[in-house]
This record gives sequence, structure tokens and C-alpha cells, in this order.
Amino acid sequence: MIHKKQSYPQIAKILVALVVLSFTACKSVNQKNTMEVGLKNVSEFPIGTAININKLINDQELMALQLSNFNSITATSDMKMQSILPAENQFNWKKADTILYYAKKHNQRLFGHNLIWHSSTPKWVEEKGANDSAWLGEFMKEYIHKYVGRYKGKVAGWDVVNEAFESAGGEYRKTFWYNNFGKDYIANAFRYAHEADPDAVLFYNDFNIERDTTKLNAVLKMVEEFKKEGVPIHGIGFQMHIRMDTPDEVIAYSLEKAAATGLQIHLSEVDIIFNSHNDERLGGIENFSSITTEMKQAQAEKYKNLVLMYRKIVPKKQQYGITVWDFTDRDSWIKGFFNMKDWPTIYDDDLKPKPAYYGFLEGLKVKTEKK
Ligand code: 9MR
Repeated sequence: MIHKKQSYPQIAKILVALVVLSFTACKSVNQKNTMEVGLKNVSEFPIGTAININKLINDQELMALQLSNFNSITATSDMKMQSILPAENQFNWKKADTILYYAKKHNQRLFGHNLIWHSSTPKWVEEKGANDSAWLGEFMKEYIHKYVGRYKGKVAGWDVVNEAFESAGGEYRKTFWYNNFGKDYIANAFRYAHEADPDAVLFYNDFNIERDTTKLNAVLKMVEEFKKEGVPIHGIGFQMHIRMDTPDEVIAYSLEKAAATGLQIHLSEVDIIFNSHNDERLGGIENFSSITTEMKQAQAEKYKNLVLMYRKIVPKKQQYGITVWDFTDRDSWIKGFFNMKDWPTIYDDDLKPKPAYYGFLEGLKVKTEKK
């Protein structure tokens, strides 16, 4: 993870002070005083979770929690290219249709994740496209037209391109797509998605932009270019996979800068970990192998502060929502991906609400000045 030392403008510090002031009135997170009412019921903006649809519909306890807390849903992986088109001409809509059915039935917003992501480009596309950029360009256009067109008016918004910048710093990621088209593939993906569904809210989504200012600036530069050129981009997704030591003032500064674009801001994949890693698969650094009461309480405060910063800093009309990436420690991707223990979410391994849950809830409930 990248933590750059730099001085943040005074305004960010003032802003953080304001946020802090606004919740000094309320005591530290106290679950005994907080009724479990369901996050969505106390929120002014959608509260989402990413989830595996088969796991969800086959687990009554999980489903009950999902239904009581969330009014927006994202597929963790079932709507990625690898799942939708695993082999040439073999579209597999089943899971996307199932999640759409679930979302409609329970009156939840369906958010599409994602259209173009280097990490989920099927092998057959890479092989066929390797020596045939003309085919690849056409393929991308047809794929997006067909996919977004199929769910026109049903999927509310899309992560059109995911993680097009290097993990750290401001360079475009040298992906298969970039190597074929340079950065133009990004703008094209947005154009195609907009052609297929002019009402869908279109996002660029990435990680580390809440803490790595060089990376954030590169993304914002791209956004400005898009706006000048009339490329239809409507939102910025902060994945927000953060750590306990990611400074709140840096997060506040980043949200403020991104919100200044006037675009929708989505906290799209929130989780908060104690351990660290190098951003790579199996790259976990396990400093903590068990969790104490104090750690749980500190995580609750971190969740509360994050929600409050979003509410205070992002103007209401730009609040697309907060989405957590899986909502139980049992199901979180962190342990498997980084090969380390951790406790990233708001429910524990036994599906019991953690202090983090009550922190999130309080963050939603505390009165703030309207923006
Ligand atoms: O949580 C997802 C995990 O189950 C998948 O195996 C993985 C690969 O498709 O993707 C994970 O989700 C990622 C998301 O799509 C993009 N940002 C990072 C997420 C965590 O790796």
C-alpha cells in the first residue's frame, strides 16, 4: 500500500476538523444504545453490498441480513467479462439475470461491475486479440453494446473501466487493452456504454485513489480530459479498500478533490483491514493474528468516520452511495487473496454484527449540516 508523505492544503485540514467537531457531540460508538434498524433505513443515499448471488440465495441467514441492510447490490464477480463471456460466442447471462431478478423483487438498485477490467479479460479474448487489434476494437464495441443494451434501464450504473492506472503513481496500467489501443480504449468504452444506455450512470473505478495523491490526480486529469472532449463519464468510484492506518485527513482531501469535479462519487468496495499487504495476490503482511476488543472499537470509529466524511464532504446530489465489498468477515476476499488473517467487514464469521456495524450505523445517523 502506498502512503506518500506530503502536505495537504489547509482547507483539507479545516474540513477534517469540521468533520471531527460535528461528531464530538456524539460519544464513541456504543452498540448498546443503538437499535439494529438496518443501514438502508437510516441513510439518505443507497447502501450497497457486493455479493456472490448463488451464495446469497442459498443462505437464508445471509439473505435476511442483506435484505434488512441494503438497497443496492453489486455482483462480486458474476457480471465480469470472464463470467459473461467465458468462451467465444458463449454468452452466459444466467447469474446476471438471477441477480437482476433478486434486485427487482426486493426493490434494490442493481449496479454493474464491470465492463472492462484487465484482470477479468478471458484468455480467449487475449489470444485472439493479441495479433488483431481491428478485431479487438470491434469486439469491445459489440460486447459493451450487447451487454449494456440487454440490461438497459435495469442496471442503474456501471463501472465501465476498472483499475486502468497502476497500483501506485500516475501511470496508465500497461494492460492488454492499453498495449493494443493506448489510453483510448477507456474513452471508447464509455462512449459505447452511453450509446447502449443513455440513462445509465457511468463510472471510472479504482483503488488507492483515496490515499495516493499522484494516482488520484492522474485519474482526475483523465476525467477533465473526458469532460472537455465530451466523453460521457458521470462518476468516480473510490473502491476504498482501506487500512486502519490510512489517515482520515488524506481520505477527506481526496474526496473533496474528486467531488470538485461535480461527478457522482461512489464508495464502491469498502472494507477496512488491520494488517497490510503489497497490493499483490498472496502479498499479505500479517502483523495481527487475532483481534482485541480495542481493535474492534477502533474499527467501529474508522467506519463511522468514513461514512461521516462521505456525508459531510460529498454534496448530496453527488452521493451515489456507499457499497461494502461483501459484508461478513466469513465471506470477505481479503483472507484468500492476500493469504492473511483479517476482519475487514461489518459482520463477523458467525454473521453477528460487529462494533464496525454500529459504527457504520452511527455514521449514518449523526446529524450533519446539509450540503
Ligand atoms: O472479491 C472479488 C473476488 O471474489 C474475485 O475472485 C476477484 C477476481 O474476479 O475479484 C474480487 O473483486 C475485486 C473487484 O472486482 C475489483 N476491485 C478489487 C476487488 C477485490 O479483489
